[in-house]
Amino acid sequence: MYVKNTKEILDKANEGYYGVGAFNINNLEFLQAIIDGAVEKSSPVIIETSEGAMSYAGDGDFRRGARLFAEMVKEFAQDLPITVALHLDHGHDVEHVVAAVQAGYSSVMIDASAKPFEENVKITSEVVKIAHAAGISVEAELGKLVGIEDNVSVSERDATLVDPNQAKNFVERTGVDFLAPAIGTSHGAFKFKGEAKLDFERLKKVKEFTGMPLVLHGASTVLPRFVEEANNYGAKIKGAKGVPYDVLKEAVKYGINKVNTDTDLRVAFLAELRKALHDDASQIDPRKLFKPAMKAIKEVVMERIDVLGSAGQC
Ligand code: TD3
Ligand code: ZN
Repeated sequence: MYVKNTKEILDKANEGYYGVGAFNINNLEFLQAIIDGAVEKSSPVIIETSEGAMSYAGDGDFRRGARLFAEMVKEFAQDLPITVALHLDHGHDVEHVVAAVQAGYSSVMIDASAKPFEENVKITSEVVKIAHAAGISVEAELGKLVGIEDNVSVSERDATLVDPNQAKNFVERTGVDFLAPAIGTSHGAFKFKGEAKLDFERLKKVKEFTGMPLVLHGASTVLPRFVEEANNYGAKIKGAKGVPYDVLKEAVKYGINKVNTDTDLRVAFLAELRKALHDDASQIDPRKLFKPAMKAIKEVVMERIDVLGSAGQC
């Protein structure tokens, strides 16, 4: 079932103290594999597309891309026994938000976290008006997505990570539905130089002060087995490190309900694709080569559903 509003999924997760995976797609193959995994686990799932994904799918026209994604996701979701939402990830301007709203997305993110606080409040409030008028929900971000280094001072942390008091003020003034607090993660395959550490004290305070569904960006685990496999078949990925499963579990325990994952799917897909290209060098049907790569995505999705505790919550 396609949910009109992502709030249906995340309010339930907030009440039930579990996390729901939000997985990025750029194409049909990733969508099918993610949905396959979620169905097998009877788990709700959030599909998300970045602005770049919308332009990519629309061959340069992000509005067309948004419509294509919405049609594709709705078509796949309609007869399924699980709830599926479609979300705009890191929307940076009103144009992309409106494109997603008009296409029929279930929620949007407005990311004005790089702007001064008052500007973030202003643009987020504007997006909340537009999205709520259409009956869909809004995610916003506070703080900067950067890894915590051991030698970083408290004042430096204060300057980059979320300020819990500001979070309360932000939520009250904007009417936003979900909040992504920066607590020490970053996007991509190289999140930590040393130990994977997140600022859980900050997270606990944000949860206590807002009570709302919270979002963890940059949450990929960067599974060593897929990094190694990719490297064995010609990739050159060195020093990759993500958020381990036990750290993710802790994040969920302290109030994270939406767990954004892109890098893990990319790495798994490409590792298996490299292997398939090597092992089946006479193959000229791309679909046959994509199959094992899609299976790897499905495997990643199912593992994460178990870690986040959303299995059976469809
Ligand atoms: O918003 N996203 C997905 C897009 C990031 C670019 O890969 C996330 O927060 C997930 O980040 P990641 O890199 O940990 O999968
Ligand atoms: Zn993100």
